[in-house]
Amino acid sequence: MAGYVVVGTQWGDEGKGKIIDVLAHKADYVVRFQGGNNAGHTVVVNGEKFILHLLPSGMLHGNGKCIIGPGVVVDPKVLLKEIETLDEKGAKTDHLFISDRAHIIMPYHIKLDEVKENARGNKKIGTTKRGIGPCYADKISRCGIRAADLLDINIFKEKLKDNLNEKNELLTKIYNEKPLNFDEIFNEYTEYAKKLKDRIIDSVPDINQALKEDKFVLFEGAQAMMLDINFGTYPYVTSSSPTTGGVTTGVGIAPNKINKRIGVMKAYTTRVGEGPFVTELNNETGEKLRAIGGEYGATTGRPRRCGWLDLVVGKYAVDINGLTDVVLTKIDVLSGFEKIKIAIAYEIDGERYDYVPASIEKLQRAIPIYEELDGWKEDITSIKNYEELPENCKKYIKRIEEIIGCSISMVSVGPDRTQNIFIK
Ligand code: 2SA
Ligand code: GDP
Ligand code: MG
Repeated sequence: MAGYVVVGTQWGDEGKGKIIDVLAHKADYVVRFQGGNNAGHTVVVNGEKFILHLLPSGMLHGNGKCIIGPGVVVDPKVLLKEIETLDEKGAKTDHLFISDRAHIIMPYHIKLDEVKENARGNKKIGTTKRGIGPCYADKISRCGIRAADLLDINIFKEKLKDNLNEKNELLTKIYNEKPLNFDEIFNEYTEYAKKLKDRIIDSVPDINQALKEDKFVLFEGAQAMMLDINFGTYPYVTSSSPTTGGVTTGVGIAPNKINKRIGVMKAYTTRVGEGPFVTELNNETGEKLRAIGGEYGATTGRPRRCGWLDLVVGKYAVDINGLTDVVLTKIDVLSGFEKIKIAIAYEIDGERYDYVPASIEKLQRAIPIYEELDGWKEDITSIKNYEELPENCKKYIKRIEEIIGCSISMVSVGPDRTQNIFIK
């Protein structure tokens, strides 16, 4: 079995939560390796919808251990609320643990995320305002507060003092905001520490030992490749590495331990937040995709921008992540579209591009070069066998495989755990 990773291949919201839930019933471990509660991962079980932000999407199976890994940024308030919600529903939560190396999101991170976004005006990134960027910035600046620090009140006090002095300077002098109060934050976070202390562990030896014993460890990506800090549409990205490379640094395991690298690809494209989006449809077709696909942010409720499938991005995702498999989701949403388009290349300033350029200014000028396929009308949401899919739907799947050079091993035809077609 060993290590499997599930990552997003586009701009997020491909349905990773659902796919992780499907795979998690056999998992010994489900581990988040980056991001924080900016994520919104939806799992539908027997018609009941759960949106998980920090909790790994394997939580609802209650079998394996669920770990919030070293590369994640943790807002303890949100985490405790999520645990409480599952407790109230009678779901198991004692299999959840947090790495002592994970960084803690503090109130000043959330405030700074908000004021920095507001100050950017029309250059805003469109963040989720959950404090993700400022928390990762502190981590890289080597002044962050980690989960381990919450376990020692004196260390926590000192680190909070140093940080708050600096952040209050910034908030008051640069952004004309009120300073944040030390005692309030200190008291609030010491309460969180009491509630979380038994869940804070050193996950590194635990996960490495599990991999040596050939246990099934599932690594859960949040956001997606085009939001990667290195390979996405910088600066319109998140502040972590949601690609398979992020697993090694975000968990503390070696690359040879990741045997299967599964990319989740939505049958069309969405993006929430600002930044270039070559196949975006600012028309009725885009609105139709949003309405049928229910494309609204699972964390913020923001309407997602919609467009056709972009396989320049698809090919890039296969390369960057070394994908062994692709899971194609939400293909049911395309039923009833007479024609379906796939972008196979871009034209930028009269030149053909088969790869995503680094320059977002170039990407903003890119015109998609499309291939057009015939659609299908049938409702496919209860189909379980590949052979039963309409011919044009199968042609669409095959054409995607040909263009990206990676096999599609599963097709998702609805939000429920059971709405899947496995392809041999
Ligand atoms: P941040 O908050 O600093 O990570 O924002 C930076 C960019 O990353 C995008 N981002 C996301 N994109 C898609 N889905 C995400 N999760 C939620 C969802 C989003 C929501 O599941 O729908 O509810 O709005 C997510 N998280 C971060 C973000 O839009 C910025 O473009
Ligand atoms: P994630 O962030 O990648 O986990 O995706 P989100 O949960 O943010 O968004 C995916 C949305 O599509 C959720 O509302 C899911 O319940 C839903 N979904 C997932 N797979 C399918 C599918 O195959 N078909 C349809 N119609 N909806 C799906
Ligand atoms: Mg999401």
